[in-house]
Amino acid sequence: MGFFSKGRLGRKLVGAAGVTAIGGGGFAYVVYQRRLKENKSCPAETFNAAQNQEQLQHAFKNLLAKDTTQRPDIQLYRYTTCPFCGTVKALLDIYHVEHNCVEVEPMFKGEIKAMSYKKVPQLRFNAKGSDDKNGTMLVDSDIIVDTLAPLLGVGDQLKDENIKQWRAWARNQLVRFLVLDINYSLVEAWKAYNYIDSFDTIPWANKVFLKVMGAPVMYMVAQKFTRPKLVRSGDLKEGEDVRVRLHQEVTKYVNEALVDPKTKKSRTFHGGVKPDLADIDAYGVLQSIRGHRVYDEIIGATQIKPWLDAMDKAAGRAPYVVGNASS
Ligand SMILES: N[C@@H](CCC(=O)N[C@@H](CS)C(=O)NCC(=O)O)C(=O)O
Repeated sequence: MGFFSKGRLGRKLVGAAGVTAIGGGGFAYVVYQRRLKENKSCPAETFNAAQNQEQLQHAFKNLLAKDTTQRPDIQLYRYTTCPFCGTVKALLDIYHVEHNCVEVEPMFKGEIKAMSYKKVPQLRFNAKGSDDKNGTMLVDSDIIVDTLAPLLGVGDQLKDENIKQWRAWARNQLVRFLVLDINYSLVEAWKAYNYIDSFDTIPWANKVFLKVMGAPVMYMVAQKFTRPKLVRSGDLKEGEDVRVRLHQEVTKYVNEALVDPKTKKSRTFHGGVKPDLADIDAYGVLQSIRGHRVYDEIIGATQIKPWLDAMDKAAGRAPYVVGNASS
């Protein structure tokens, strides 16, 4: 018999712990619902339409201007661990579009406080050298990729059915399996917030608050919303191991997307010798967990590493070293 089952004090402590857990869970649920409502209050399309379109078109026109002084200053507001932000970052990196990243603190989101749109990614375009806060914005990763792709010369890929299918896979199934694996248990959900410790811009009190509040919320979201979604879509059967299923999904990319359908030979990228938007979305989503246990386990359990290395190279990054979170 354990310590807590002994005597009155033990029973009281167990009772108190139970009430705290239920209360904590309830609180997390209320916080989550409030946040959902706030996040829905301004749709991306409405926010984008309210921007200064003339300024935005000017920035687009000069995105890759030969005279680099004419190019806009670009800032990507993101969470490092947001898979949708990862797709935008990957697109900018692969096409060598210069930009800075602004890490948004995920609890209070102070960096985007002034914005009526409450999610990340958000892309800000400033005239070169002008004040940070005066730029025009473009938000939502789908919209950002759809808008920038034609400017980068790959607009035709937006209509390619096979590319569309893999992009949808990356943004739905792959994202959901990653969320479930990262938030496998309450302890794992807590550990997923360790990345925040490396950002000096975020006060320590926020870091603590984030772990205490954010981890239970993310665990609850994963179990109550993400898991049932995967079960409903038939991607996860009751009782199946989430980790095994995640690795199977990644293997599906290796065996199907990275094989030429005509010659049946494996190819470096889905796009052939160059990454296409399918590669960019899949890679971008996976970068949200770079350095995490889940990333290393995917590399250990599948044949994805050569593609990851090739994508790193195309994105201008050094190849990832397993077990070295900072690589
Ligand atoms: N459809 C949006 C989804 C973006 C999204 O859901 N971002 C999450 C982070 S992964 C977010 O900002 N959630 C709001 C929050 O953290 O309050 C996109 O593709 O950009």
